[in-house]
Amino acid sequence: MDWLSEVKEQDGEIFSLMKNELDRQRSSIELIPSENFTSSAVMQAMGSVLTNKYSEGYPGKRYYGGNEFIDEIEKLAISRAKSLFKVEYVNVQPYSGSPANMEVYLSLCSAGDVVMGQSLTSGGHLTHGWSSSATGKLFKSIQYGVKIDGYINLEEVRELAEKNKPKLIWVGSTAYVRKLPFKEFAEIADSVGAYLAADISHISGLVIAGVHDSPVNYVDIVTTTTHKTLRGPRGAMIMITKKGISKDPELPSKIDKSVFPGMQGGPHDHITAAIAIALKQASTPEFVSYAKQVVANAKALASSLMEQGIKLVTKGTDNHMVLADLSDISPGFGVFAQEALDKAGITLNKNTVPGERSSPFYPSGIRMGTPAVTSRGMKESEMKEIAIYIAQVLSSIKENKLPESKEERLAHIKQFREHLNENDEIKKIRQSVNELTSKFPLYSNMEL
Ligand code: DSN
Repeated sequence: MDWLSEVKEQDGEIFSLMKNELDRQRSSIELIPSENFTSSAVMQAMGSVLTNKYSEGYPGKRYYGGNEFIDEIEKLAISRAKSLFKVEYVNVQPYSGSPANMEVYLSLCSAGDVVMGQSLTSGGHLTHGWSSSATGKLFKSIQYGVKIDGYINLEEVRELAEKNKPKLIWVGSTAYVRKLPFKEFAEIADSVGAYLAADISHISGLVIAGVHDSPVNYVDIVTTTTHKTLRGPRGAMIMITKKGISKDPELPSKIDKSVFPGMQGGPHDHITAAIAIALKQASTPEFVSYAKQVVANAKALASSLMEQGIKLVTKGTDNHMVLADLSDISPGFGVFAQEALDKAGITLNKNTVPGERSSPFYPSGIRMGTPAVTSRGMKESEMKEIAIYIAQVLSSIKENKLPESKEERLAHIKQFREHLNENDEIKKIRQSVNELTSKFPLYSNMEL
């Protein structure tokens, strides 16, 4: 059967938008570090009859009948996660990373408790207590940051923890390019009696493959999404370590209760099956090679960008991600960079940088990652080529400056977008991007 044949027959509008999205993914260089190309097996599970079932509760303790096969699927996902991550307990039901993190708070904290996390503008996540997230509104959130050199400011973490005595500390980031110092965080958390949770959403695939240290010996709780370096479906897991269980033997039941019925209703059984499949794939030597290549590619991208004169936060990377600081071109330049690179077929996102001279809405940096391009089979030589394209695009728009006033900014960006359509350099690079991506077929099994 042709891929999407039923969608095509029944809903031409959605079909053509989905086809356009497939074409976009095929013909662009995907550098958003939280994205990946999952396998067709994972997608088959997601588009299956499992989406029809209700199964509130847990294996052997469901509210509805007919769950004998769903129970086995969920048990398989749990046992695979336990053995891959070497943890004592796993809940595979969180709908995604943000609910998973909220479920951790609800298990450990009451409204108004003090919590600590890395600030969004220093590379942390919204759900680690940022002011606009429910986690920053419900709890008294203390935020730590990075030093001007881009590394986590452990001195600040220690001082803030001693002064504020948080109940829960988060270690984990969405825009941090160096190894996360789990051991140092554990010393701080232990010294103030805080729970320590690692959010390894970005790096869980690297952790499994042994190319990033595991937090499991140091923290009480680990959360991860399943669709980033792990390359599974959009979903998440909450795990408890031996340390967490010995601190509080009730933690597993607290987490279970806060996932369901605390935060969620019926689990997404089609996603649970897809998570189980992704975990099986992640247990293979091929996946280990993939994760090693992700890091090798990120290092190659980093050094090639620096050769092109692009300044990088921390001057390199230890993981799958690279953060370029474009403040020297002009503060807020990340906005122009993202738009222009998108036009050239290179997808990434604007990002704040340490000591940001502009604002989170108009940041000065760009964040790039290699999980998706590595899934396509690209290696170091392609990273070099991509770095050259990025530098050429940036050079072709370097005269643009963000106006001071907000009204002028919107008008300027609109005008900038229009000018991009006439930028011959970008047109030329878009051609080269098309040629490069055509050498790395994506989802060639999907006929339309
Ligand atoms: N949106 C994810 C990222 O891009 O890092 C985090 O939730």
